[in-house]
Amino acid sequence: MINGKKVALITGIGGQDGSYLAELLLSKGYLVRGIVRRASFPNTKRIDHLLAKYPSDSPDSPFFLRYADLTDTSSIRNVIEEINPDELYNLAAQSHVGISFQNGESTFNINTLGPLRILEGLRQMKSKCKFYQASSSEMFGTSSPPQNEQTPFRPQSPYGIAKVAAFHLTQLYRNAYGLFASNGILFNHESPRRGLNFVTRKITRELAEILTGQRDKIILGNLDAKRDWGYSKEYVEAMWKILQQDKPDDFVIATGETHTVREFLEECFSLVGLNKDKYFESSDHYKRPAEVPALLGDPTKAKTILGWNPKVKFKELAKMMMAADLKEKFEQAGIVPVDVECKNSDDFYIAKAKELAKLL
Ligand code: NAP
Ligand code: F7E
Repeated sequence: MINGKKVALITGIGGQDGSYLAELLLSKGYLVRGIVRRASFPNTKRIDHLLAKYPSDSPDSPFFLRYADLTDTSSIRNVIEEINPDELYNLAAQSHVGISFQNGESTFNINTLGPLRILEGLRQMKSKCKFYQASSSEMFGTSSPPQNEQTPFRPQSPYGIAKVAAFHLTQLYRNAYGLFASNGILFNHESPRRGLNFVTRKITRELAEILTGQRDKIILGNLDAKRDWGYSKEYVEAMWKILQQDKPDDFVIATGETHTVREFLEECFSLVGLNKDKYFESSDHYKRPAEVPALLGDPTKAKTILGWNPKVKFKELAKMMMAADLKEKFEQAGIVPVDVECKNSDDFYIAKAKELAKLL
């Protein structure tokens, strides 16, 4: 605590979830600190607005960043010692399942040894800090839906296996050493800030590029996989709620609805009024050596204990993401002026897309 304010440390603050969580905690009066790793090109695009708003990194500043890397034990330890957080959210990860088949070793180093380094640091420092681990529905793998906290883990990727190990380490440090260490088992969650090579964002961004004449086709892998897709901004609220409980515990966070990748693709094409068959191709290049066929979360425990209820479901999510990519691409192409306030609504960009689709 500093001047009566809680201090939160977020790893992966430059990622999709990290950026929304930073905004949420700042709105609740927290002092927010984040770690970013060194990159050869800026990796803070999602939090540049916060860096601009809070330029100072004095000890009582609302927001600042430190360089550290989850693969570098002393960098992590130094930051935890300097910041002395009340809550630590471990969101940093190599988060792409497909790429984990190519980069298995670094995925384990970041996704398993990373949280172990943090947990061991907290234990050695005898810290009272509450720890949140970003666990994943990918851990359920081939277990049949619906999946809840009792469902066995049958992971199907180096990513999933690394997350299972980190999940158990989090439980171990809770049970063996009394750390306040909790897992959020989050199902897929998306937003306009989603990384460009996850399937939902790939579809919305590339479809916007087709409409602006920058692309001919969208090339995808397995369309039959089913996912339970929610909205990242709502899911970070669940993370915060998990650390506000009296005792550490593990929670499934999901919408309780599932859809295929094909349905997401069709929903986006239908929103902008284009025929998908003309603009879509399938390629084995994007198929994985092993697949998680169907995810459908049962968030009953989170609803009951945390009072967490997701509002944004499949159609609203697809529309929000589609409109955000249309806005960006239309502005870049000069099709609409930048930030026309009175026209700045999802419906405006979807209607404009429909006009352009008629000309293709
Ligand atoms: P994301 O956008 O890929 O963000 C991951 C963040 O981790 C990035 O800021 C990345 O930095 C950082 N990072 C990667 N390796 C690092 C390292 N060695 N040291 C320090 N930072 C490192 O992921 P997300 O969607 O926000 O997901 C957040 C967390 O939730 C991840 O742990 C993910 O595995 C987990 N999760 C996500 C979902 C989902 O559907 N989004 C579902 C379940 C669980 P760079 O920008 O420098 O790469
Ligand atoms: O794939 C299929 C792909 O990469 C979803 C991460 O946030 O959620 C995410 O992992 C589905 C898979 O997400 C393409 O095979 C088809 O079946 O968007 P994704 P994911 O693998 O479910 C979990 C919960 C996490 O924890 C992860 O961090 O879509 N798919 N064609 C494709 N996927 C991609 N990326 N690209 C394609 O072209």
